[in-house]
Amino acid sequence: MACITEAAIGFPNASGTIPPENGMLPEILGELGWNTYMVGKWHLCPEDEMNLASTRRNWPSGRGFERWYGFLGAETSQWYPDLVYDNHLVDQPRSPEEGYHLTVDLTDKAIEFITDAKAVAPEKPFFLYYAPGACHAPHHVSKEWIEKYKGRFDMGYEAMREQTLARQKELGLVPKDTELPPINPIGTPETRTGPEGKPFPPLDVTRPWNSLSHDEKKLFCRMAEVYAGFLEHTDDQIGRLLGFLEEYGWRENTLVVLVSDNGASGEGGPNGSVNEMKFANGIPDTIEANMPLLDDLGSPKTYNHYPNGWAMAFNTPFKMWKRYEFEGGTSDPCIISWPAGMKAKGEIREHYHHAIDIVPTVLDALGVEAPQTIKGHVQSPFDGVSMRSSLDDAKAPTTRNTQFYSMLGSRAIWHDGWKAVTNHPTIAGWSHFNDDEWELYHTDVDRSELHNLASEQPDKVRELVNLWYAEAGANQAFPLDDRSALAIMTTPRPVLSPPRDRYMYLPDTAEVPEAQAVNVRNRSYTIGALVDIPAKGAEGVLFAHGSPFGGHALYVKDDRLHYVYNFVGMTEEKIVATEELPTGEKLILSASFDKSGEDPPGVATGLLSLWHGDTKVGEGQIKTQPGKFMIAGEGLCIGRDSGAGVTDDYPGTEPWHFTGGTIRRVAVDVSGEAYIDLEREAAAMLMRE
Ligand SMILES: [Ca+2]
Repeated sequence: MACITEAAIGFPNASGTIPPENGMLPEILGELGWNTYMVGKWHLCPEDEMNLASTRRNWPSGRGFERWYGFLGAETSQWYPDLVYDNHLVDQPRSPEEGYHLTVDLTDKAIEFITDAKAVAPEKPFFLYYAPGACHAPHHVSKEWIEKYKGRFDMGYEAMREQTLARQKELGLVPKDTELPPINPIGTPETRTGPEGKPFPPLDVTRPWNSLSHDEKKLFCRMAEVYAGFLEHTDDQIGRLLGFLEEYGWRENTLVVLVSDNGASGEGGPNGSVNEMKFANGIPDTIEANMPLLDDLGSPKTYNHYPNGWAMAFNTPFKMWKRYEFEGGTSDPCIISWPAGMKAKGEIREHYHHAIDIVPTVLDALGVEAPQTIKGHVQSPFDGVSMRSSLDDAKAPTTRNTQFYSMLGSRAIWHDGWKAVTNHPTIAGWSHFNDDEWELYHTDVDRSELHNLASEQPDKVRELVNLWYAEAGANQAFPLDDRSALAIMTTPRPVLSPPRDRYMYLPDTAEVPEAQAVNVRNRSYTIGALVDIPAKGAEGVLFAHGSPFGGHALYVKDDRLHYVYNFVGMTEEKIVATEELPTGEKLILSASFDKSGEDPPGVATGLLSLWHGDTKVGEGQIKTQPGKFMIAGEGLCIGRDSGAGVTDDYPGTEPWHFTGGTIRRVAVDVSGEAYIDLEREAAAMLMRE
């Protein structure tokens, strides 16, 4: 778990799997009589295990949770989530028009799980892991929440940072002399290049507020308003859950730990995004493309993320953001409440702790000894330490002395109030880690990592860097990996079944996740449906894969075969048959893409043809995406388009079932040469490192 599971590289440090010797809290507590529930984001099993043919040993149900409801991947749409209930995929209970929102659904389920057991055994304790998709992107919430923040960010992100810091000082959250770091603390493409002239990542830059155009300021402010509304909506749902416990008298003796898993995210790049799949496909967002969607931000029409300037402001007073080992990437608030077990209320603690300290703290609070073995697996020792002593005593000495960090090429080590951190840009492909510059900060007094003391205290730097290597070795941090997002995402990974030339899919089955579905990227392909159409009037989806943010679909409308390729949500390339649909048994309706070139590299261009049997009934030039249709969810389906539709051109209503005929099967043929080229390309990327 050196990185997210989708970026697994096969080495033991980054296999996408938490090994069984590292038992999880539900595995410990479940054996001792707690009911164990999980709702929301998992993202703790390898991508090849996020499907219905895979083992569930690394699903929540395989790791000690008796009941769970949520999603397996990194993120999901709040409007059309990729829902799993216990061990299988399920459709959402309502549509967004009917008031659906994932955070509400997850909270409903958490309450349902607790209530179901309390009805039988009211004295039995429970452990709930509540991990909403919020406030991870996409930032989705209904307009009434967004409107509450209208105009609240008009001052811009730099000015907001100053206001936030002033409030933090008033609250006593940071030392009074804390100052703000520069908005681009480790460089920009103009000021810095890497080894062999490699560019500084253009996405990891904050644009000064006063350099933005009027339209840009308007768009960026709206993105922040959407995020703020999304966050408050989450807070409201957490409040609903706690209120439920309160009402029935279960809140008093419930220990609640609230923590975020990283700093604010810089994945929106300098301009923010209305569709994050652009980032995954290496396509920058532009103000011209994004402005028309201003009023739709936060709705099902966008898959949005704010620009870096807000990530920086929301991380005040820290440098950088998620992915980085500066405090902006790693430092999060942790709020602990336990009315029956703690005297302290509304107090602040200055102790340095890490997320790994939460499990030992909970066990300590419960008076539970961690088991030596779980399901026969001898357990590894805990790296975390209990924070219990500091809960009621602000002056208790800290129980943590050292913590090392490593992520996507960025590295740091904290030790007794000092921190050494590299300024290596993440996923930049710079490599040459031995040449990294280490900066030195006395973070006990310099929380914003502003005063680099490396040149004044070279011995301290050496001590900490040596400690980093010792900790990194002990924690299996090697090999390091800082390759680009596109290189990581196009790397071949394990699949349950080896890639084939021909894939056969049947109707009315669960959607097939993209990682396990036929890969049509940068190659020729044919999609053929074998159907019976007894009479005129058949319509609906034959084949669909993706969402409004990228995907393709073969469908029937107005008695004609249609194919649409939605290129990263930017362009709908639609081909319509010139002839009416035939009727009869075992008809073959197909679309074939003949790749003729690439422009730019990775984006295949060529002719898409529609066929009734052997008769060509339409054609048009299209281009296809170099990267995935979706970061998570919205898999391949037959006879409908689950989740959100690839196009709004479908006839009928969600999920746009095929009606008026019977689909016997759909085959996708990818026997062309392009796939081999893609494999070679990915292998070459790996070999360069
Ligand atoms: Ca879909």
